[in-house]
Amino acid sequence: MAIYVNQLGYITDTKKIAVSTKPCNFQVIRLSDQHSVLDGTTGPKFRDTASGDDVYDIDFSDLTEEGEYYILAGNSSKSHNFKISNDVYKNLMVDVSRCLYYQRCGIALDEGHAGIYTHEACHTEPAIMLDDFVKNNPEPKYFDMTGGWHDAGDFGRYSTAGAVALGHILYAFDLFPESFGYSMNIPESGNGIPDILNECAYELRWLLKMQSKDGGVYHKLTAWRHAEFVMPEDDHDRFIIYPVSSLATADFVAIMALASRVYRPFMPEFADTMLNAAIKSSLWLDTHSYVGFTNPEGSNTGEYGDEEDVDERLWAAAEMLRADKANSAKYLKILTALSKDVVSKSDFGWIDVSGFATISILSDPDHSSGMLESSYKNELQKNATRFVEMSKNSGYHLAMESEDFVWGSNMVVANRSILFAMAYLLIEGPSQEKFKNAALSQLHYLLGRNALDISYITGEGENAYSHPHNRVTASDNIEKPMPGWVAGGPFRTPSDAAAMSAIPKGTPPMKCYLDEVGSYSTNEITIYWNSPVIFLLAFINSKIAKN
Ligand code: 9MR
Ligand code: ZN
Repeated sequence: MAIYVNQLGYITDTKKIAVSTKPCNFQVIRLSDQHSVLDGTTGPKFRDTASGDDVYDIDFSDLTEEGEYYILAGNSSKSHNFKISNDVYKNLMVDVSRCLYYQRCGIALDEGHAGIYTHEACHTEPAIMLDDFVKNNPEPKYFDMTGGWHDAGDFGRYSTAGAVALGHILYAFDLFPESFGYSMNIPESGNGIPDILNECAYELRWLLKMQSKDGGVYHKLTAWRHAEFVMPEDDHDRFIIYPVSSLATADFVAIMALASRVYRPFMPEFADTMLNAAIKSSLWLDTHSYVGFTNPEGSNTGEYGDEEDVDERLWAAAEMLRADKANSAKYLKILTALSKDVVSKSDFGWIDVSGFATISILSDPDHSSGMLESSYKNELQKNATRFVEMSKNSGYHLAMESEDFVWGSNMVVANRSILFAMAYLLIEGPSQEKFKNAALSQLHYLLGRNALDISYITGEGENAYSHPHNRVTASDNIEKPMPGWVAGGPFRTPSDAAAMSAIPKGTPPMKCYLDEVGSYSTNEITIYWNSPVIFLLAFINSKIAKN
């Protein structure tokens, strides 16, 4: 039998549940003196569809004394050690944030900041336009496109992915600034600006370079093919500027408008630059309809294709309404029209960003969207309630169905927790407690309370995964990956050779995961899988962990 816990632990004054694969009597043992501090019996049998497991709750919520513990069941089975403390996720927040620093492109990572994970400056050569590349123009124009964060285990930099990662983080900062007092030990630390904003400024400055002269925003900056598994400074493939898309342009408008508001008290000139950039690209949107993106034949770097831009435009309009007050009537008109379109208004991924519009509208102190607000609030309540119901059908208290185990399923988990956090903040009444518990439950899953007993965050918990698909980790000759990386996670139809050969057909979705470097479809890392976890932790550390 096995007992699955959040391997980091639980906040003192919250619901604490471990999951057992067998019915049993259990004891919670205090590590310091090996005394049993609480005992009990598992709850009723529960059939969990996504994992195919029969599972039983171990509820030890009554234990509220800070300390280190493990659970002992039936006299022999032990869980991993875990903590009960209000600070239990404080260091996790620093680690998860610092991973963004390790993704910085174009500068050297020095020992003072990167510790053992140093490397030389990478990708400092100028880039060329796609057209010049494919036509093999002997005298191409060169552009300085250096900077930004490597997207993931590859070295590409993609506008929509970057905007979404920034979205999770900047909304978190806007809503829970008190959670960001920590130092990240990055080159800018100590300059009087919260480190998370210092770090995000590195990405924002690069994103500004992706704006073309007429305001359209280039979809991505990558080589023609993914690099070999080498350190970034050893990759000298030419970087190519791919064409403009309306997807990238609308996301750019939204994130620049949001950032201009968030950075204004700290970096007013930078805020002006971003607002002007947002206005320019917003005018481009007015005169262009949908422009998608597909990879040219032969190029295999990330695509981030998306067949509609309604949600991106919705997010842009919501943020411009708050940022460019002089033209609010125009944005309100766009926002009202787009709000009628069928978009979820509850997702925060790179395909569907419409949930960001919901956050923007519902957290606006000026209530600029007027009458629209109540419909967005109803929608939030409806969706958050639906996901709470979904989690009741899961033995792991997870707001996921079998179909939700897509490539990067851990982002789906984290994004649903954002919805729960927003519902907790905005929907008063008896359901508040449910939203709070549901948000926490998603974190418990990510940190080990799952059918594989794995913590999906490197270095966090006794059985954390440790072989991420990441070119740096695979080629730096350092045994352990840097702590704080969130894995993509189980994918019901894995599509890489490593996972396809290791995972038998018919394996339940929650178990379709492989902790190997080769498994890019289950075990890669990305900036936008860490960023929603930053949001979740900011929420928990601000609203749930009492200090
Ligand atoms: O996260 C993306 C996932 O949702 C898609 O299913 C997958 C295939 O298109 O691509 C993922 O994004 C990858 C990107 O294209 C390139 N950098 C690494 C990303 C994570 O795997
Ligand atoms: Zn680089």
